[in-house]
Amino acid sequence: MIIDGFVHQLPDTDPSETREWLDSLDAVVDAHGKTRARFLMSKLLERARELQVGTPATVSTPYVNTIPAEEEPWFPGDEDLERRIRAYIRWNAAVMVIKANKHAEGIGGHLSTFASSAALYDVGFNWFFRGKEDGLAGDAVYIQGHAAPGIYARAFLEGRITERELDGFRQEVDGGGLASYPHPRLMPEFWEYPTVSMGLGPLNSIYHARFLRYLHNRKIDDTGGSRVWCFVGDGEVDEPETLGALSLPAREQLDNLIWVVNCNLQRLDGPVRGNGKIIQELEAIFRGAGWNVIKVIWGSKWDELLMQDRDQVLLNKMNTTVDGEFQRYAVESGAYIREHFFGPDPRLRKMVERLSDDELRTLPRGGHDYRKLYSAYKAATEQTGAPTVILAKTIKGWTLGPDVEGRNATHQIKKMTVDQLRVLRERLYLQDVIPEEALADDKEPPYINFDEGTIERGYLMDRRKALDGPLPSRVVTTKRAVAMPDDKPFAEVLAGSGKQAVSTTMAFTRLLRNLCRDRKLGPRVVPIIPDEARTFGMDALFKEFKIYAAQGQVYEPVDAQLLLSYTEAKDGQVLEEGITEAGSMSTFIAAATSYAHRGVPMVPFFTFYSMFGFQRVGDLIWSANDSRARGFLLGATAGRTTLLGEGLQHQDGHSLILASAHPTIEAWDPAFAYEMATIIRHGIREMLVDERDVIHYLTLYNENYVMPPMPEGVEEGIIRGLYRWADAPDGPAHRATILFSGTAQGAARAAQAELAERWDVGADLWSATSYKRLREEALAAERWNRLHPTEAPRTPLVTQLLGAEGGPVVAVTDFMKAVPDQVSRWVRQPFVPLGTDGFGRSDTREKLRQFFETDMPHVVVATLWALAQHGEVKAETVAEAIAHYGIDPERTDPRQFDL
Ligand SMILES: Cc1ncc(C[n+]2csc(CCOP(=O)(O)OP(=O)(O)O)c2C)c(N)n1
Ligand SMILES: [Mg+2]
Repeated sequence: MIIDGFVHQLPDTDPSETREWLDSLDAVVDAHGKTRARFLMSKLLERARELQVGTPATVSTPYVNTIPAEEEPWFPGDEDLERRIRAYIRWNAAVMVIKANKHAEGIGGHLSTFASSAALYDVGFNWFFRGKEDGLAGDAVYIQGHAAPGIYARAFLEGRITERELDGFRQEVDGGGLASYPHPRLMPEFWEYPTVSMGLGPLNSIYHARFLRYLHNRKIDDTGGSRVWCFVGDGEVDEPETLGALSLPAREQLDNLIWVVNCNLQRLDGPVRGNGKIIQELEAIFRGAGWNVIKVIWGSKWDELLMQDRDQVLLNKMNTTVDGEFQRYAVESGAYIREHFFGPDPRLRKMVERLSDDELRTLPRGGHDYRKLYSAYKAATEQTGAPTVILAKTIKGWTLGPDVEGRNATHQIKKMTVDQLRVLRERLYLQDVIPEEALADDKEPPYINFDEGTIERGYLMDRRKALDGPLPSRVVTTKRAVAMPDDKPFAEVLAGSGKQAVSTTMAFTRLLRNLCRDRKLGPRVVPIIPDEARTFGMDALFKEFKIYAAQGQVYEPVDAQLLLSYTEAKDGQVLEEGITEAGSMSTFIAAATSYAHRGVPMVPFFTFYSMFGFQRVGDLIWSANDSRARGFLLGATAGRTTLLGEGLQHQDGHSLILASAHPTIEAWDPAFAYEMATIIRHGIREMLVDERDVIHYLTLYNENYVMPPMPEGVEEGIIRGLYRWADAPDGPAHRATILFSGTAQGAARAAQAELAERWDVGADLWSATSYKRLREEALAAERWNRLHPTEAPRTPLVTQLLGAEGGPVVAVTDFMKAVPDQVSRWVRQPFVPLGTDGFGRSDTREKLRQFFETDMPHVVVATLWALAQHGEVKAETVAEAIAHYGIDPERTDPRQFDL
């Protein structure tokens, strides 16, 4: 038992008064029982809340609607007309899935997610979701991915999608089809927010709502009229991402955020909480986190029953019936419900004696009761100071008939027989528009639409017009453009570090500071850091640009007297997210798509601990690509050997490989500050001027060395991914080529000197800033050649650049060998990659580079060995070098482990 022990620790200033209250309670329990006592206690708590006494919040309430019937507002619309429109939407949503599966066997699609949530969406579309036509950007609506057919079906009635497009559901390749789920990358004028990787939409919606406040508080955009709505599946709440950030919107009082959880009690395989109650569980979680919770469990007909429930037996039955049973009631007859739900208690049985079996079977759930939903949405939009969640109880597959509704397999059903379609038609009262002869085995079920001039069409269109136009709709109109920054922010970094040894991370921090100071771009820069600013030397930004804090800073920081104190402000620019890469990535997405959802381009720089980027939040990065995000990801403390000491779970030698899988990410591995600055300037230009929906990912290292000034004429080479950094020295008899990237520049440069001095080899040095880019260019050339066999072949850039003259190629990196190997096929000479495959270790940089065989001696040996392959040097010379550097040829391969 949980004991409120605090009360025993406080002095009782009037023990006899306390005694009287307790005695009264005892008397009520004695005389009228516990039920009555509970009722009185609830009343007392309610009054205490009204008087703002400040009682501790309870986390759960009985299993009934939060809004009592008498407090429901007047409904301003025409419910019958809306039901009729919804019937059309329901029908077309089902038909498009059924037809797609007839035409393309196994193409998939979902009927029952939308069927359960049609009213949840409709009440929003008809009365709440604001479109964009007033120029203020409207609301952001995150739609459950599997409900997509219903959203297409509405757009069809609105004339935004054609019948042919509906027929092309899930058949995108030839063009003119519709994407399976919300994908802005594939339908950039329609879908706004990708949600189908479950859990990410809810998380994104939180940070989206928060980012709207950030824009507002920083006076960049007036977002006061916009809300973020997020539809969530009740199964989806099991994803840690869904509920993982609930406290933030409560803490920051985001009353612009409304979630609707579609509690159909089912997920893909079966019940969400067969042995429990998902709505009660969620209520406790959300209330505990500080959200406003509105439960919509029962339809209006239940109100009459509850009013008769003097002994609270109905309430007790509601409270104690588990979801598995409720799901059973959804598929059973009225007689079964009478017997099992109402039957065991004579008082309950009596309560429903005047209701027929059919009436019992169709006693609706709250999520299918339009007025209850309207009340809940209205209350949610009127809530101030906290986000709202609406927990709506529904039946999965609702209206699709007894073979589909509430069945465990319902999620997967995508076909319906003619008989089943007939049942659906009857359930939706559509006999007048779908004649019997239209439903036959050899016929395609028809789509239905309202004629021009009908009341229904007028109503449908008028509602959206009154709410500023259709949704979803992704229109990119730049309201407030932003110009390229001056040269000045870059100049300092391009000039090199003089005699000072610095890291690319330090140089980046300098550049970021300069960009924040830029007259034009400055305010639009969004620095995002998950509690690593000090690791990267970014704490310098705290004082100058301040940390965003919704409430400002209500305390004096411990370091207030220091130059670089921890300064929070309501209009702070830095988003210091705490230890949440997933949250930071969601902020990144909100900022990186602001050009689209607000028409206000922002330039986010999310700097993370390299290891906790792609591998930690890879799916969010994938969805950022889908969202058509524009921004920078910076993997600081990059490399498997550069980050000394930290070991296996910190040293990252593979993010560049993970990044290589992302089609719209440019992945860079700069060695010098000027390369980094050149890439960032190029990236900003792509985002702001060329309007490319691209993410640039750069590695940043923490090893200090003198950063050379940018040589003449290398800018183009940096951006194409490879350029000659230093010519081979004159004199030596043999030629070789060494490619380096990132901090491997050190070993490469040392090897160049050593090879010339001791081994009679002159090596060219090239900096490979992006193997991904080189590979993609080469693949494009190769493809062109494959498809144009009779024309003069194109030569991939990397082949052209490295030519045939420079001798064998050794490529050294602080990442896995697979990174340079991305281009090895297109290099004419022997190609030897040196990299850091395997798990990291804690040790010094020197030791680690010896261990992974990427230090100077190994570059030398690899170069000599590659020359020996061509007979240019003798095998004995290679052996001599191995001995000279004290390398043990029998040492264990760093990739080998005793498994
Ligand atoms: C991350 C992720 N894991 C698994 C899936 C596959 N999946 C699609 S729908 C679904 C069940 C959804 O249940 P629920 O959230 O309750 O939504 P409902 O359809 O019941 O409204 C699953 C497991 C997915 N889309 N995303
Ligand atoms: Mg569900």
